[in-house]
Amino acid sequence: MPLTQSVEKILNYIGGELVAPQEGGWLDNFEPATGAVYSQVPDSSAADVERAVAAAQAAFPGWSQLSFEARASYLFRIADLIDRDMSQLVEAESMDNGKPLKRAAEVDIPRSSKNFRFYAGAVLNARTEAYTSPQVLNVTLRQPLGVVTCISPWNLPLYLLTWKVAPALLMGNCVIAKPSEVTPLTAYLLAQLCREAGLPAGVFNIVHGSGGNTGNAIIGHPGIKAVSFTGGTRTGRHIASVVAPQFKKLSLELGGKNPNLIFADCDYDKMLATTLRSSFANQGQICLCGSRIYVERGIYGKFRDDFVERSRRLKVGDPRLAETDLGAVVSRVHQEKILGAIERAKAEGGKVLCGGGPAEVGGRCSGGYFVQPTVIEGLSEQCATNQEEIFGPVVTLQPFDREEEAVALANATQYGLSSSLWTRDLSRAMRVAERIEAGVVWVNGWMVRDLRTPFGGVKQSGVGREGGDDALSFWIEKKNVCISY
Ligand code: TXE
Repeated sequence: MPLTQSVEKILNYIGGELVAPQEGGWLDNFEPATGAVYSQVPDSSAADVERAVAAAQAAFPGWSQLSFEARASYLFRIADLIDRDMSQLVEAESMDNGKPLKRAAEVDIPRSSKNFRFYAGAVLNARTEAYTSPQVLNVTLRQPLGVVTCISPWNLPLYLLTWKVAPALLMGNCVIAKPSEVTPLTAYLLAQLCREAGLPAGVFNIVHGSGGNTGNAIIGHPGIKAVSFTGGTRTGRHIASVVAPQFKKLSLELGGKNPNLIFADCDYDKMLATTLRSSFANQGQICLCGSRIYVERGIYGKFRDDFVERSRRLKVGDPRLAETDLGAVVSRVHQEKILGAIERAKAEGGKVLCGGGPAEVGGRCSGGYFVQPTVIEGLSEQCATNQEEIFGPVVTLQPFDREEEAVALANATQYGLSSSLWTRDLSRAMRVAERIEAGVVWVNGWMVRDLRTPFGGVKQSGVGREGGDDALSFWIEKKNVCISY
């Protein structure tokens, strides 16, 4: 039976059980491709959060005293179960988020099991530091924090949830996760896989609900020792204002307005194909998408014509269809935000070269939330369109003449998450990469990911780093023990 018919009420996962919200708050859960309500999700209250924290606190002693090998064995098992149920999870993610099935199959769900395997493998080789001097031994203990929370967004639901939860669990913590209320389904399916894997009750809890209700109850709870958040900058600022005075550890992966710098000496065909992906993948709903495209003037006209022609050929359609390149954006509210940003760009003097409005997709998707891939030129770098995150299939083009100018344009926003840079001149690549204000710089590529690398942003794109040792170190406290003998 298609998933749309089989899930009516999504449940919380607390103390190893799948449970309804205690005070009966429910939110409608929409299918973006059709605009129809297909299930309901808990809008959990402080009482639900309290119950989850108590379950996690009860589980913490046993879980934190297990060996890395024992904890890793649970996560390897969960990864195997994700792979076993791949097609169901792919269908669920596509239905819940609106992304094409093929993208969920190629990226989201495989990366979710990889997240568990990568970190499980990493901790098996985890090291600590020790220093010796005459009659003195210094050794660093890496101790778990206790009960922690992982708060994740709707753009890559299972991918970003597991990216946070895996290292937190492996380092011995017990987790209260709050997925986005807009895309709760794969988290609900993951809860069922954790039960099947025999994960001890209370080690991992999922409390669904809105940010203002459930989210605030979580971040304000004194029993929560650390917060890892991915989402919008505005929400991140609020969370920081609540969490910092409680002296909890905090990791913030926020928004981006990423530049894509294209020099005339680049590998043109590879750049063009990759720039289409970095502009419109996941309907432009990836914090790493390159939404500001700056092109050296000598190839600007050719690039603009080729890029617009290729953008026009992208198929916006039913996420279930193999030929679909762009599915639905995640919600009606978000669709209206994106369309409003396009109208604002026109008012700011932008020239729409292709797209520029909603996409009409007939049949079962006639009520869905679709936006045409949109390319705009003729704007200044200080206008709102080039300063504010749109988080949809909308990019702007602008020529530049000199390297200095390209770097200044790249750095001309309050964000600093990632950047792409296209040139065959590696001296220039390193000069520019050193000066771009970002946490990640891709040279001659995009979304080339090695999970061992530090991942995160600067300025209003966040605080802290995820990935590799950075993630493992975030989820522990280091204690130096100095032994004189
Ligand atoms: O994010 P929110 P949304 C950007 C993008 C998007 C904007 C808002 O520009 O338009 O953020 O998107 C939870 N206490 N990105 O609405 O509000 C919320 O329930 C605790 C970039 O999704 O930040 C959800 O689980 N939690 C981003 C999560 O925070 C709270 C990806 C994200 O919600 C909360 C997605 C609160 N007070 C959007 N308020 C990226 N960097 O990839 C909300 N939440």
